[in-house]
Amino acid sequence: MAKRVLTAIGGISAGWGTVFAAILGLPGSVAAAGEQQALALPLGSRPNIVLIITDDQGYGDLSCHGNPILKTPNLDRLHAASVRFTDFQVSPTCSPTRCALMTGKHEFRSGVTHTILERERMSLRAVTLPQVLKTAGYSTGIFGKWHLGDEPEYRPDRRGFDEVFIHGAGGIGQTYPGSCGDAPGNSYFDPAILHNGKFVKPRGYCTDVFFRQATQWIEQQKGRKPFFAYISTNAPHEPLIVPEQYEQLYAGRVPEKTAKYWGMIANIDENVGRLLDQLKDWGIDRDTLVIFMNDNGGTHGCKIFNAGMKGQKGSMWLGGTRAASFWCWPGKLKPGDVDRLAAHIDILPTLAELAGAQIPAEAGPLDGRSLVPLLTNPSADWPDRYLITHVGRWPKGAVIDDFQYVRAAIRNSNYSLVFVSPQEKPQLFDLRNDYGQQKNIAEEHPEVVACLKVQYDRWWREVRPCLDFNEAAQGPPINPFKKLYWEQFPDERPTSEASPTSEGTRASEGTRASAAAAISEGATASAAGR
Ligand SMILES: [Ca+2]
Repeated sequence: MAKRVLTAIGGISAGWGTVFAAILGLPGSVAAAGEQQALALPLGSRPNIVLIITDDQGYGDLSCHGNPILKTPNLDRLHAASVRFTDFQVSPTCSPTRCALMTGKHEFRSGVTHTILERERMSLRAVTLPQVLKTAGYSTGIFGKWHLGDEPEYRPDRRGFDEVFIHGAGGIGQTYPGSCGDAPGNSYFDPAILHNGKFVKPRGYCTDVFFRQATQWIEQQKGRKPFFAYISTNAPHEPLIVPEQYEQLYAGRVPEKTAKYWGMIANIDENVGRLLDQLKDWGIDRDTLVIFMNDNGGTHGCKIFNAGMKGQKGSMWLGGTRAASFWCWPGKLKPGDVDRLAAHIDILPTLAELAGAQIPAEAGPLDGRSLVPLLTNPSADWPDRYLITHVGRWPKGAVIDDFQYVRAAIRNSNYSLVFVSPQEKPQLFDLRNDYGQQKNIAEEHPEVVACLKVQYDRWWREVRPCLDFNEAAQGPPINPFKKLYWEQFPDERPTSEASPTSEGTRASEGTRASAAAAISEGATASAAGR
């Protein structure tokens, strides 16, 4: 019951500052403390869990969501067999969503306000989803993208994952000044992957590699312990690199970038289908909960189809934050739509409840709440709530409070209040009749504007102290993934990068970082005001 009290708090929790100051426990102590406190299982058994999250695929990049050109037959099959949350919200970019998913809280509470600049690092005080599941006896594995800190203490092997098979930074081959960077010169084909502390060089295309490794790991776990496989693809994030045959599915029918991007999704779809078939072949499909979601709004498909929404990745409009959310557990969950307001922050409390895991006190109050009532009954009692979106990404060294009303939004089931900039009045939208956020009704409903703004301001005061965690952090002179790679493969170290403090290297990295940042977030430049 204690857990339900914590998770019933909703999008805004009270007194976080006090609780945070009181946190003394270390994540490493969580498992030991929790092992004695396993709870009853609401659905009668403890599922294996496979959580698939794609990178920069939008809500509209699925044929089951109405895309008129893209075909995703395997994801459609999963959709048809799942409970689907149709108003499911994530954060506008990569690290923020992953942090919220891992902690059950708005990402700002863990200091994550960007995707680079050390501001992608999830506070070391955070209690993570795999740590919670481990208290209920789960094996935990991550396959793909982490993007919550590349330094050793921030990496997933110290954050609750037993099996770690990841690239660095926000994508394969990315590099930024400071800590955030992948193995040097890394590629989507035959990538260098950090596997439990050592680089390996598996053959094949990145998405195939991640699914293949996850499948092998699942095979080792099945029948021994319940497992949590977190499959986090770097695709279809830029750069748009995909085996030719997938691009050919769409080449000539849509712009070249969209053909590559949808080709990357077609490849993901094929991998999802293979994994679903494998679970069935092994006879564990009815013991396994498969969840599929995307991490933020779309990019290269939005101009063709965006499910009627405004905005895309990097935006506080709903097109930046609405995501797919499929929950498939054959024999346990009855397929169908759930239209109640749900979010990534709900995943931790939901999986904890399904696994019978006690959420440790060190986690503090969560923003999320368990979706179990809705998974079993789409019309279950579900009190309304407030959810906050803030794009973050203010420039390094900025006065943070100047950004309180920059690219942010607060919503409940009926209304969304959007802050574009401090110079503009906030805009109000009636989401029941205008999910596309076309008609600003702020003038007609000042009382609703005032109410939502009070809640938003309260949230800002609450999270404001947490925003300093990473703000002034100085990253190491050389990316930890590069350092580790060159330690393992000294012959591959270029002479120009021989000195970690080489100014030439740093300048060059800075330039590449700016260019890469422009590319990786460029699709959102107009929405993001950059
Ligand atoms: Ca992303």
